[in-house]
Amino acid sequence: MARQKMTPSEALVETLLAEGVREIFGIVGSAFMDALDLFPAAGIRFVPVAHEQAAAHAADGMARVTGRPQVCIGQNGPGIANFVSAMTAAYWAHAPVVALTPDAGSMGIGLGGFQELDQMPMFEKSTVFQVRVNQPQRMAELARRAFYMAKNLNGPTQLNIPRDFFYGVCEDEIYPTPSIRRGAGDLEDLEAAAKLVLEANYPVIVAGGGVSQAAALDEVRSLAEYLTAPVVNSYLHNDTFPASHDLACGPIGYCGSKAAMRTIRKADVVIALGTRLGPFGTLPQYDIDYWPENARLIQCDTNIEVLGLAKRADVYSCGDVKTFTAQLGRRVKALAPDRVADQARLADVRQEKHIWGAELDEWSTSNQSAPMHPRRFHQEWTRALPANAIVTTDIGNNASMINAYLKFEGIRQHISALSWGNCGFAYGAALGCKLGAPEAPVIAFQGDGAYGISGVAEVMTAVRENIPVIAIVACNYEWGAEKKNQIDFYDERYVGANLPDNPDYARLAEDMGALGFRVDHPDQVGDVLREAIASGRPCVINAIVQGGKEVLAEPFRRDALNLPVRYLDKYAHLNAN
Ligand SMILES: Cc1ncc(C[n+]2csc(CCOP(=O)(O)OP(=O)(O)O)c2C)c(N)n1
Ligand SMILES: [Mg+2]
Repeated sequence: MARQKMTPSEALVETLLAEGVREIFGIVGSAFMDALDLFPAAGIRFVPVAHEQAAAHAADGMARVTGRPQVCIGQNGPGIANFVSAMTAAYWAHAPVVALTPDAGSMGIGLGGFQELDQMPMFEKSTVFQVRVNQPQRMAELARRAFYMAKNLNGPTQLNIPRDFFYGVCEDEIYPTPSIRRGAGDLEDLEAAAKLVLEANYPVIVAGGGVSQAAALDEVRSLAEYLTAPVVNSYLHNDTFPASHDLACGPIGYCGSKAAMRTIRKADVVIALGTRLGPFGTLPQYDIDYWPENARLIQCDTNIEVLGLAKRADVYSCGDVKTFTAQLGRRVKALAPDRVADQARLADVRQEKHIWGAELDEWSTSNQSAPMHPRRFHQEWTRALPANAIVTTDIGNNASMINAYLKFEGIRQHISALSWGNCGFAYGAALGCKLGAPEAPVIAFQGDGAYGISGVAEVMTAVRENIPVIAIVACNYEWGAEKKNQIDFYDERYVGANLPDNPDYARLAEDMGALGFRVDHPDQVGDVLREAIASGRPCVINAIVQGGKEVLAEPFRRDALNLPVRYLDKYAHLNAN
């Protein structure tokens, strides 16, 4: 579009269109009425939610399944403050969310007026770029910048707009911003990586979230096959290598695959692709201290700030994971053209998977008492997932347990709260995933506690907006993950950990206009999930599962908790004995 006269609202909306934005999540507010009024005529669907946190989670979920920047907007002050937690989740997920944050009027800023709060500091640590529109004439230019940075720095950005700056006149041209190609990184690094890989006796690939984001599955598969290198998924990224592949070992990290952890422990060279190897993804689990400290490490990531962040590597490459992996594969083949599949290693992987599979099976089927054993439930519902399902996962004991069961063949299917670890992620994210991938069944998995934080209210959104996501609520009548800490460290003194009065979430869902299912026997689980998916409607599956100390998985942060020590007499009885 050539340079022309527009209002700032028009300039903003046209820029959104140029960036491919067709949905915007938020709650209506006077601060952006003038732009909002244009959305329908522009072909932009405004998706009103129940709480702004879900708007930012939805934009995040949609960005993660489409690979394109997505947008949330809200009322200045309290509306925008509700974005903070979700923006931080998106930040650690490297998800391009553009938060439009209308602000108090430019002539009132600083006077402590209605709904006034400096909106920049609260996003300072959870955005890759923030800017204030300081002149209405600059609306298109600065909006473009917010998109450019979100796409190319892989993270959330903030465009802060004093509410009076939607009005007035500006002159600009409208055009989409480029996505800058990173290439394979430096050629010397590539060469060094190829040499290191060929010296390895037991190379193992860690496929991180970057493999999914860069759509690098084919390249990783072909490198793995040529090297006969087992592949482990990084923590909470079960969608970065096809689970059915002979070399797939499953995820490392909390409640993950013992086969993966036992396999990476054997590595003498680790090829880390698109992962920062964060501490929570490499901590010992199941008493397996699996990170191979003595292995040599190659780390490739498009985000320079994650290189060397948590682990010292021997070769770093700042490049596009897809191109790097393709080039590395080519180089390895050129240097060692006659390599054949290593049958012994294939057998080794098969054996590890067999042992772990049998152990997990036993955990999942040995206890048949009612209510359902959570592991049995997880085995059943994950088995019933269609191949193209997208699962958003929350934080909690059950949400972690499922890490061992969730298997995917393709990318952008496992959308999790990751290292922000906020309860209340899954449902909002699922709303965005469903709009981003309407043909895929989208399941939001969470515990009953987390569901109360956000899910319950957002069922209203799903019904009103006809977004057929399926919530699975693992209802154990407790904040299980935290209860587990009170079991292991505080002698089963439960403070704030029980949820004895949960309503029947299935009936509640029906009252809200969704379909509700109550499941308490493992034999029903698969059929109910299939029925929910076939209904094409928003559904809530309230799954009554066993809780308490017999079934809860190991605590996540055993590393960070101590047994209680009390000096004051009045608390002496609370000492650990
Ligand atoms: C917003 C937020 N509040 C609190 C916590 C601490 N926390 C971590 S797990 C958890 C319990 C989750 O309970 P529930 O959703 O019922 O799942 P369960 O552990 O019972 O499977 C809590 C409270 C958190 N991670 N995020
Ligand atoms: Mg619970």
